[in-house]
Amino acid sequence: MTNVSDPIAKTVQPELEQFMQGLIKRNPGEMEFHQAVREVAESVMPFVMDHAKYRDAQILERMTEPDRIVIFRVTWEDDQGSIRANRAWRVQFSNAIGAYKGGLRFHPTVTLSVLKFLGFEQVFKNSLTGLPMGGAKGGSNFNPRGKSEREVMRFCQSLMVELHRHIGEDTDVPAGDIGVGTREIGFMYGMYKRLENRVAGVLTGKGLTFGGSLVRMEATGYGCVYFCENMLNHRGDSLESKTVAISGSGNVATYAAEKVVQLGGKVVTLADSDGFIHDPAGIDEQKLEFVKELKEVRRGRIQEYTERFASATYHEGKRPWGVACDVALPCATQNELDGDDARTLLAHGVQVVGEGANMPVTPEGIRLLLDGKIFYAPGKAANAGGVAASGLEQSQNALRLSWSRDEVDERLRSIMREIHDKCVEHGNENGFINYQQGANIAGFVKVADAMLAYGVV
Ligand code: NDP
Ligand code: 2IT
Repeated sequence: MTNVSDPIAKTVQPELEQFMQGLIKRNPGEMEFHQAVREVAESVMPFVMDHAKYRDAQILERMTEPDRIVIFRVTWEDDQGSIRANRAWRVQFSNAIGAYKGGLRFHPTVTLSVLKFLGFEQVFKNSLTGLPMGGAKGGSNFNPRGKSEREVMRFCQSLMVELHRHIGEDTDVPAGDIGVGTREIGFMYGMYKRLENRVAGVLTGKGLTFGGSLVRMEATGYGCVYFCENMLNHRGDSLESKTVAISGSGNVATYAAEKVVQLGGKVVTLADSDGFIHDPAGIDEQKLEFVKELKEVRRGRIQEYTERFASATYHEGKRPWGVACDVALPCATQNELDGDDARTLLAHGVQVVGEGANMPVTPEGIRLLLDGKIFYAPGKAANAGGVAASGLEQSQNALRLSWSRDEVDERLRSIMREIHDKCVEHGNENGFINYQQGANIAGFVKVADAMLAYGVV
């Protein structure tokens, strides 16, 4: 296998730069999208150059152009009676291997560039799951922070008044992401049913009483930890007794922490966008229950943890990567772990970095981790458990039945193991497993072959 620092890869460098220049010209100012495409193109370009069928079909150019993008206004009324207008998008990136599938994000930092990067990565991630799912992403620049439940409900309802025209169980199936959890999916699904007068699996992450799947809520965090455990098992090690630093305190972070604790590891940090808490005594299951209640029910700040547990300290405005750990799990947002953070982690002897979030490690950070020859698991492999469980929710909805917790969890485990094994197969560089390379190639081949089969469309 090759990467850009290999001699073979040097011969494709001009092709890569020419491709990137074209992409940047066609998508000006979309920095996150450029970053996500470059990350894949660096892995895949040598492979494309080696295979005339992909090169001649302009497969990379076609894969980086979304099928379509819907942009719309969401008007709603706040609790003071003021009229608010937000912008929302649905980026339907590729349905080459299945109906569009991917989350909705509500956050003030949401832009078209962010959603295009997420939609692009989703195509490869969904391919890796082995399930028949295409890739999409959507969301809005709506800021849920400080909004009342009624305001969130009115926003979700108004968004669905437009979105319902563009989704369907065989067309496009949205789910949650940052700022969108079971509560928001409930509000959106309620409005969908009212508008369409039909009950169908058009959204995943639904509540358990109306079509949701057991383990969907836990699946991204659990899956990420299963993936890290698989990597460690591959060299005869495990998470038992490992010290783990986690960023974020939302859906992915809390369930990653829960699974680490179940597997015998010690979680020492959690965070939110204001700062992080460090608890050297370890965040055990009882402390995690407090965090879940704090974040999911009361929607408070992580700083409150230190008022309850005296063993912890709060670090305002800082990220947790300065804390010595064996395993780091960035589970908050994109570009939250940069080159300096990677150097600090490596200096402290980090062995595993598993991306629970999408694109949390910057390009420089990735290069340093790979040069350091540690286990680096890219998000499109490590956090694929969430969308995989969404795919299982779709299957249960189509069958009109519900599988048990053990059944879904067992399927999730086996999907994560299969993704791990595909990365090993495609990312073996003389004994060192480059999981980034493995994930990109394995995800690419399935989508590319489907596109070739369809001819010029
Ligand atoms: P949540 O909204 O549940 O939690 C997000 C967490 O990250 C919160 O603690 C939030 O802090 C923090 N955060 C958000 N934005 C920033 C920021 N700009 N800087 C610092 N911290 C931030 O989202 P999820 O847990 O669902 O998503 C987390 C990540 O995982 C995202 O990258 C998402 O794309 C990815 N992901 C999610 C999946 C899912 O199934 N939900 C599946 C696969 C990946 P605060 O409360 O202060 O906003
Ligand atoms: O980034 C992701 O994979 C998600 N937010 C989950 C998408 C899904 O459809 O479950």
